[in-house]
Amino acid sequence: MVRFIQTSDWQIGMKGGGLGEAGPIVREIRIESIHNVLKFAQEKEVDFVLLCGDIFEHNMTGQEDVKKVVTIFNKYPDIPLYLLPGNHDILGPDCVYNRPIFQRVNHLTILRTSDSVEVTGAILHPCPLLSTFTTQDLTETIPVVSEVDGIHIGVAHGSLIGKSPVPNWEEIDLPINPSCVVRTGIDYLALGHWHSHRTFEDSTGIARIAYSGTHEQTNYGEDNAGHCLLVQIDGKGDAPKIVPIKTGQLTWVSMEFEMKDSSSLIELEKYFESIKGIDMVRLVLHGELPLESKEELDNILEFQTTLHKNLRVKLDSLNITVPPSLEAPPDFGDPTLNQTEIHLKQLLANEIDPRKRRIIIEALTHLQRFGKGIEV
Ligand SMILES: [Mn+2]
Repeated sequence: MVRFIQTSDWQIGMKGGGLGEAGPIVREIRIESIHNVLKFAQEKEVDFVLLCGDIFEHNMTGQEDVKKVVTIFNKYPDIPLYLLPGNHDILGPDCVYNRPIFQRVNHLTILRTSDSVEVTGAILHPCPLLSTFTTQDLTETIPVVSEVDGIHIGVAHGSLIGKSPVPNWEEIDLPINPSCVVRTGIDYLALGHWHSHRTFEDSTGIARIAYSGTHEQTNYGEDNAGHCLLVQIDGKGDAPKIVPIKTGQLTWVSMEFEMKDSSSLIELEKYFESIKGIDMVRLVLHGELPLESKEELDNILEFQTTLHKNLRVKLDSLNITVPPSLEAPPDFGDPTLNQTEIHLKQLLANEIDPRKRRIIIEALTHLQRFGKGIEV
């Protein structure tokens, strides 16, 4: 029997670009969450941990980040670690794992060649990636093992051909042929590269191929991310038992919201109430909102930024409507302000470029605040 943890795509050193002020928080949490993987491995007394690539964001990752990861490795000295580099931390002269610090981590083995490696309970068949432009099936170096004793585990980093959620992407990106399991007779193929946890069943309904996905979600748009896998195979040919274990700490939500009129703001507040515990929020607003409600929308969104680690709001497809009765503007008690508002509203009524409309709307919002005596 063999029991191990499968993990991948830690992407340590990731900038978290596009996450704004949350970038540094996300970077730190990615490092912290490694503990969730290795602590679980220790508790379950697994035979080893299999790291399936992209542990670092790139081979030039800062030494401070490298030291943080090695520090964590050293807290779990009894767990053998087998690490196959991916495309981000690709093998070669500049490979991050060539740095001297890794040579002294006794319980860490970097899988650099396709030579099989005997480990506690199983035989590993690594499929090292040597070029990010490879078009050949990465698993073709795995030998036929159907007649060879022991539990055989393939380890690779790439895209399972024909199974990608992104159409046509799998044709070009580090191809892995799912039929390699049948061809070679391996018991299990452990994969990295995709950030979502996925398992793939063969024609008999047994899942022998799985991505753990990243241990901590990296961005909006990833589903089923933030896990490692506990994999148990009782004997050669037996169906692997694959259990996803939650390791991610951050919660993410990506949501589209349709605005109809000013009453939609009440709905929006209700929606925010329902997601108040979520760390990372991306919201796309569609539909229409009258100009006089824009300020209230801004207030709601500003307050929400204080409740979440990250709030990204896309307003590009929200149409701010101007009331047709331009002839009766609110009286600011100042003819210049009144004239300016009429002028801006006329500009807006004639403008179709969404970017320019947004600028005019911003100007109008500021004007209205100023006119009402609110400091801007
Ligand atoms: Mn990758």
